[in-house]
Amino acid sequence: MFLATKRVVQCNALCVRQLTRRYLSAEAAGNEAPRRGKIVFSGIQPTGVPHLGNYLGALSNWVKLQNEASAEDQLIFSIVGWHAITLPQKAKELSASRWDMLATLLAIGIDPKRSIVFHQDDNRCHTELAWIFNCITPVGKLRRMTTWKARLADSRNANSASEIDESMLNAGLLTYPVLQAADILAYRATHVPVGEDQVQHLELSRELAHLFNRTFVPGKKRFFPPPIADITPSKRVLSLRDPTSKMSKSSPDIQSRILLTDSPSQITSKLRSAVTDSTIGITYDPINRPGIANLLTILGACLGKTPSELAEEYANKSNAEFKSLVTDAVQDLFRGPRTEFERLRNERAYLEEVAKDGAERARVHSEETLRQVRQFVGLY
Ligand code: AQP
Repeated sequence: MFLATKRVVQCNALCVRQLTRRYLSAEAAGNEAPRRGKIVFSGIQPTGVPHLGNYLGALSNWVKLQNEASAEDQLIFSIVGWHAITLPQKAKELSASRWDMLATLLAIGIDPKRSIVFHQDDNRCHTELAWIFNCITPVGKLRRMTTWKARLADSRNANSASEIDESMLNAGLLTYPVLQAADILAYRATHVPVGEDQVQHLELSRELAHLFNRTFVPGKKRFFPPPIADITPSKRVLSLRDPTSKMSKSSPDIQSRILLTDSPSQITSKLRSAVTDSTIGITYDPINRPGIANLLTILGACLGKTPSELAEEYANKSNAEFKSLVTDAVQDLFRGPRTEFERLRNERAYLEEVAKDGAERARVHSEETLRQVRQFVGLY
């Protein structure tokens, strides 16, 4: 299986190189080559096993976009290690997470023959473009990012006096949205499937695309297209323990999230203890009943129905009966990916081949972007 895959992967890399060169040389000649397909880019941090929020809010959409893509669409998915190190990581754990994340992406259905899948840190174009963008990004804009404000709020709540000072927070936490813009624009991506928490960062990417075009591109041509955020209906899956905040990898309470690798009994226990309320019956009311609304969103995403439809269908169920329906649906959803993940994580040679080929194919696109960017800026 490994050798057969390797041959297909190599053939694919060659085809991508030929097609990309043809497309890019038209642009280099000054013709704005007609962009026929979408360029889809997205990333995920290797900071642990993805949870149900990552899956329903982003990853399942990656697979959907891949499976519905036309022949002209390009799909590029990255494991963004440089983002992960904005917070302290243990080297061995980060390294293991990088490979586990790749196994996870393949296990949920990302096909390396159809999509480019690679480690961000295998392609230095991202950091080079990020530096150029850093030099045109107003610091005030970064300080207004809600993610930065949340870090500041966290540090104010910290006990240690040294952490209260903003100057003690690392610069990467302030500037990573610029790196994110570079991740996307290095491929001149047009569509970015993400959860709702990323909308503000996407807006920055759009602004930087416009700013770069206005500042550096002769005739102010649209060299960088402003990328569009592609948000799923389950754009914000909430914590099972605190349905006023999002489900998150970094929450200290492991009962608050369902992991893609959780066993059926772990899924049962987490959903059984999910915080709801004492109202009788099932209704969809995100303001007054956020816990039940969250479970309706989850079940809706599993079954392809809207939360309101399901609320009508299960109006007379008790909370316990309803939780048991959600449990069955989530167990079914993760059964296949979990088995495939367990198989793939032991196929290290195959994973390395996929990552190497993915990085090579990614570089074909981004190196051409950077070649032109250097010319626009005067770095040649
Ligand atoms: N709760 C969520 N609901 C919907 N979408 C979500 N995403 C994350 N949490 C939810 C989406 O998952 C994609 C990858 O996220 P990431 O790994 O880059 O990390 P993150 O956005 O910082 O969220 P995490 O996984 O919960 O980590 P922490 O704890 O660090 O915040 C993104 O498209 C994101 O929108």
